[in-house]
Amino acid sequence: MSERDHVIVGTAGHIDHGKSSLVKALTGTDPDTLPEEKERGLTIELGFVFMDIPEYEKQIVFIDVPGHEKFVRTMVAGASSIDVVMFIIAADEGISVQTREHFDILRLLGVKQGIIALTKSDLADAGRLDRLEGEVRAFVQGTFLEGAPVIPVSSVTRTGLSEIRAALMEAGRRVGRRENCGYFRLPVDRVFVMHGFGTVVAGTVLSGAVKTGDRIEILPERIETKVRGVQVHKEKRDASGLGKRTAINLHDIDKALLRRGQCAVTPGLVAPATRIDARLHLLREAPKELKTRDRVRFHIGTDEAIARVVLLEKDKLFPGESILAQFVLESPTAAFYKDRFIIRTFSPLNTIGGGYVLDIAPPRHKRFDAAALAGIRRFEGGLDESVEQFLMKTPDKSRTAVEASYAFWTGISAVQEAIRTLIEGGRIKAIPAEKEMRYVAAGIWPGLLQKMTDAVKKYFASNPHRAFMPLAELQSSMSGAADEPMFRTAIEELAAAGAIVRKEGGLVLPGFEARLESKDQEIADRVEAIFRRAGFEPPLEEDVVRELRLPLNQFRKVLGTLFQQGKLVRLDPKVIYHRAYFEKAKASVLDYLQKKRSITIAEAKDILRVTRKYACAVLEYLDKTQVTKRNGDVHVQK
Ligand SMILES: Nc1nc2c(ncn2[C@@H]2O[C@H](COP(=O)(O)OP(=O)(O)OP(=O)(O)O)[C@@H](O)[C@H]2O)c(=O)[nH]1
Ligand SMILES: [Mg+2]
Repeated sequence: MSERDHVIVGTAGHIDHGKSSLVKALTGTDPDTLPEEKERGLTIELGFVFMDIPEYEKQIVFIDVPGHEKFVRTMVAGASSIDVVMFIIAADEGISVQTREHFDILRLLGVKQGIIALTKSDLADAGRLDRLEGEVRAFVQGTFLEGAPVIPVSSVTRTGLSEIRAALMEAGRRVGRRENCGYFRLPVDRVFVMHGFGTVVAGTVLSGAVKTGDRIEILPERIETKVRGVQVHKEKRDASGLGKRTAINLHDIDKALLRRGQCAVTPGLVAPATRIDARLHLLREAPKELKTRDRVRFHIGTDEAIARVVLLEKDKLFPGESILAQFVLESPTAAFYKDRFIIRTFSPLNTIGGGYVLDIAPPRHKRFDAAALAGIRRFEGGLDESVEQFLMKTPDKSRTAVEASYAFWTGISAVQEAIRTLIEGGRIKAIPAEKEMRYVAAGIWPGLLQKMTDAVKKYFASNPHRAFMPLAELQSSMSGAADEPMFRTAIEELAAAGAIVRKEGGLVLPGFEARLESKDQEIADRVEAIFRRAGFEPPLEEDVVRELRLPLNQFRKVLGTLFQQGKLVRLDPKVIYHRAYFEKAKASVLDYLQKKRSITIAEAKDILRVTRKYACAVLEYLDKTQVTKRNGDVHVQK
């Protein structure tokens, strides 16, 4: 049966206007279940009631909210995920304080469908009902409720109930499908322990799906746990999905760790937010202006946090105005891109504005900073622009399509589409990496290449005797301006463009030759000459040092340069050959191998006319450099 889509219908309206009574009259079930609610005759907690209409293709679920001014936070949590509002105005009292406040909240939350019930119609005559209908129509003019049915109803006499039912069904049909990125998300609006079922969190599935055995994460605390069971409409299910009121039984978790306001999500995809960049609108009806650094209550999803609002474009925000702002939260919360939020003041407790989330992980901004503002504005644009800005935000890091899809809580295929457009437009750049393609903003690239070229030039300017710059040295001199894949791609591009030349072990500038200071160069020439003269039986290092009467560090420096330049070759710790003689030795060995297929140390000794020490060193070095390989006592060509 209940594989039907849910239509979540929220009540809203002033205290005592008959919200709960109407839900009860429609469904036969009282949404108020707490003894205290029954006793005081008012709603304190959210009430959840399913309405079964066999002939209807959807399943209506009511979320009944309290009207009391002290419980507006509960109302906001309840209203945060509704599809349709059943907006309640008592015929005898008419539009009242929380009628207005709840209506502001519904508009700020972006609710799109609704019906208007003029309750307690038994207490008003036809003239009064007519006048009220006119007032109500004027009240909702220009809003999502303009044109909504206005239906007089009485929970006492039951007149109008069937019209309400029909109107709800009709509104439910007009509800569009929620956007679905595929990742699971359920803002928790209830926590309870169910006999024989364990600890349960419940809410509306805003995206993705959940099934028994899934791992989920509870934000903002980042508690990871497992789904033991799923219930929809009080029935045990294997799974539940998009738009459904769902209860999830969690494995091995203390109820004390759970609360309304948390969010159950697929693990590891998003971090809780402590700063949020947003578009903020101050209601025209707000009693006074909002100043930067003011403390407000920030309601998002089913959660509430205290936040300071940093107005980024002005010092004061006046009623009716909108602005880019950063909320600095006093406790972390689960926030998602484009989520709606509400702000309220402390005393008096007033709903004064709201808006939508643009960045859940922004840096601290300087106020009035044009570049920062332009960046945030890009998040208000389409997905293309947002993805571009996502990459621009971290110029020193390449990001993947998957990361962008988490950041915008948007399906991967839409992100990939945006990426294609951006690549075609030359606005972003693909960086090949091992596992998957990565991306950077195109704008940062020329600067990075320049920075790298400059670093190489600077290196050789201060180290002219070095034959090459090791890659690791270049990478560390970039001081984090590029991650590994960016660095590798940049090197390849610079080499392809001829700006640098790759060399074993590092890179050089084109046409570059290691230079030693003339004093060192003179010594280098003498060292080289000694090894050249010595031929196949060169001296030990210490003999050369002694012969030239050199300080050891100076000798080491020139020797290092001679190795880097390739003029000398170290065969083993004790044997250094001049390049020319090493090449001759290698040619002789290869020549011998041509004829005899293999060579022993004794044979090498003979052809090179050297002692065993040198023959060994030559053959082992040829093995090490993969020219030959050892096969028992003989060496053969590789
Ligand atoms: N005469 C009459 N009284 C009604 C009707 N509906 C509700 N009432 C009465 O109005 C009072 C408030 O009704 P509730 O349904 O609790 O009002 P509510 O809007 O849920 O109140 P809160 O949840 O506290 O905001 C109760 O005493 C009801 O008996 C109606 O259609 N006619
Ligand atoms: Mg009630």
